[in-house]
Amino acid sequence: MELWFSEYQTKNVKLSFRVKDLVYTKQSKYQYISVFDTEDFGRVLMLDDTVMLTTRDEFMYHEMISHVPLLTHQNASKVLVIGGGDGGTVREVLKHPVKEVHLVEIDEEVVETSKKYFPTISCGLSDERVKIFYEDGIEFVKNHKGYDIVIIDSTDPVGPAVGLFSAQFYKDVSNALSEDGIMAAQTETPVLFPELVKRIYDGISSAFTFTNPYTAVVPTYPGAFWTFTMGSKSIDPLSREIIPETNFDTKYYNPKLHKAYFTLPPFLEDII
Ligand code: AG3
Repeated sequence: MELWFSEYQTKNVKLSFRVKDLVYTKQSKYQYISVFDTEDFGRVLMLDDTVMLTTRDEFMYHEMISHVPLLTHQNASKVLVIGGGDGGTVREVLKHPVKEVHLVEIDEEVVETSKKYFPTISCGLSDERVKIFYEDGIEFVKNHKGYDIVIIDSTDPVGPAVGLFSAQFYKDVSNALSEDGIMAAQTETPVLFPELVKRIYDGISSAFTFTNPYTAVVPTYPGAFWTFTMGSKSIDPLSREIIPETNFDTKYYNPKLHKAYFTLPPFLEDII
């Protein structure tokens, strides 16, 4: 007997994994959590039948959402991660000499699931620099300030995450940042959802002085080609000298390409 898990990326396209072992499922207060092992992509975490990560390709996403803003800033000490309860982004942030990392995840069950079933991803969550808040990020940013970096590692803009893509939210994030603060957000795929990517871009650029999208290949996300967008209050990312830290181990992010990441393929330039 074969068991398959699928994500409907659109009404007409789905990505399916044959399940080697079903590891865990749970309906939390917010979403349906599933964990299963596959032959080709390792262990997979899905929320509401949407791929959050696979152990095979998660580094592509987590490294890019973290190192691009942190190395652009060059001097971050206080970092806020919104969403990202699996801990992959926090793990990458901790490779930098930061003093404090706040993780705001609405669903405690996601953190617990990751701690139990994804040790290589959740490993940073027990670091003494990390503090976890089980709250709604939309409210949290309204009353917590002084971050050098805010990273928005959200699900897609459906359900409770819709507000994490609004222009008002990006303004609140900007206010939660210090004077030279930088935000990086996951901003979906231009391959399948160009209008969405454009709308998100416009929201971010209404809240920041500098708005710089960049991209990465993420094979298990819709379109396999993903965007992130950096919003910066006063640092111009393109006029920055990028000095990588020592002991800095990455598999996708390459400091030699740092500035080139902001050079977009023409089809994406046409969209935004
Ligand atoms: N954040 C989810 C990115 C969106 C994926 N979308 C999709 N599969 N339709 C990733 C969480 C990992 N920390």
